[in-house]
Amino acid sequence: MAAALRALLRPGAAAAAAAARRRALLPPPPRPRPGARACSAGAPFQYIVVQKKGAKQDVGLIQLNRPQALNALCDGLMREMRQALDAFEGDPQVGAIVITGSEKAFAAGADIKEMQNKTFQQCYGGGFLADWDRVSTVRKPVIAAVNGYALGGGCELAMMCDIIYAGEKAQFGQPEILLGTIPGAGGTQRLTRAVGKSLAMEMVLTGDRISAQEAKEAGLVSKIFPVEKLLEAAISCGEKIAGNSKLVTAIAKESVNAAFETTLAEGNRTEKRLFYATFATDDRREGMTAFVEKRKAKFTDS
Ligand code: CO8
Repeated sequence: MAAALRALLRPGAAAAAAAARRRALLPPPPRPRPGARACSAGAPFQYIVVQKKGAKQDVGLIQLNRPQALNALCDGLMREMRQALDAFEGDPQVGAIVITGSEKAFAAGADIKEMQNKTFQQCYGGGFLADWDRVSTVRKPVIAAVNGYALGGGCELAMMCDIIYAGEKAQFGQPEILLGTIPGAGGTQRLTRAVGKSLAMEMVLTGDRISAQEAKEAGLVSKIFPVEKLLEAAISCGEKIAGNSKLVTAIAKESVNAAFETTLAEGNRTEKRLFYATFATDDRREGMTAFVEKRKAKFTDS
């Protein structure tokens, strides 16, 4: 396990983690916000299980582990998620990240019991659920492996990821309307971009869920697998991604994401600049040279 990750799990490894981050090609993770609780030394995470997977240990796995609440996304869980993402982002060995839950639930939403008595002042003034933003700012590719319920914030968490793989019994929904509220972590925005206005409106306004098959037909998920094969498939996709240049992969992710944030003309300009930028990398030269020499490219992430 890389130093950055070990630092979260045992004392005295902070210096090694900093060194590992310096060695990493991607920029270091953001500094912890003041007041943010670090994971206690030696103690594992409380709400998630964090491992490295794949033959080369190059896929970071974050498994939500709050089964009694169907992986409801309480503040503590999302804080741990941010810490784990920071660690994987700073770990040069890791080239892709998989987020998954249990067979019954990817996540049944934000924690309703935690939200029940919140006031507007506490939400707005306290930056309620601010840790969620980290999922969509990670530069390494993130794959959601969704079995069971992905509801409310759970569906939003999946949609913050770059690729969604679903188990054949997965169910996606934005049922916030039934609780007298609306999605708050991108549900009205990402769902609409993914499945179009009519289906997004129907889901958000009725709270009805869609099946894995419907989600695939609508373009929300890219592939469906038998329940027990899902995680293996997601890790295997992560390994495939991690086997490419990590530097160029981050550039490719940035370019695809531009499609959601700008006009077509501006997006194409961004893509062209990033494409040219790959010509400043060793990996672009190596990739093309390897093709010409009929051998497998040896990327150095530089
Ligand atoms: N929050 C807290 N606890 C939950 C949640 C949740 N979202 N979902 C389930 N649980 C708990 C239940 O309360 C129950 O606990 P207990 O045993 O103590 O009573 C346990 O998990 C098991 O749940 P059920 O008994 O209800 O299990 P069922 O199999 O009967 O039903 C369902 C499963 C259909 C998933 C059902 O639990 C359900 O409808 N859950 C709520 C789904 C929902 O409404 N999600 C949206 C929440 S709101 C939201 O996500 C807003 C996101 C805003 C993000 C903003 C970021 C800035």
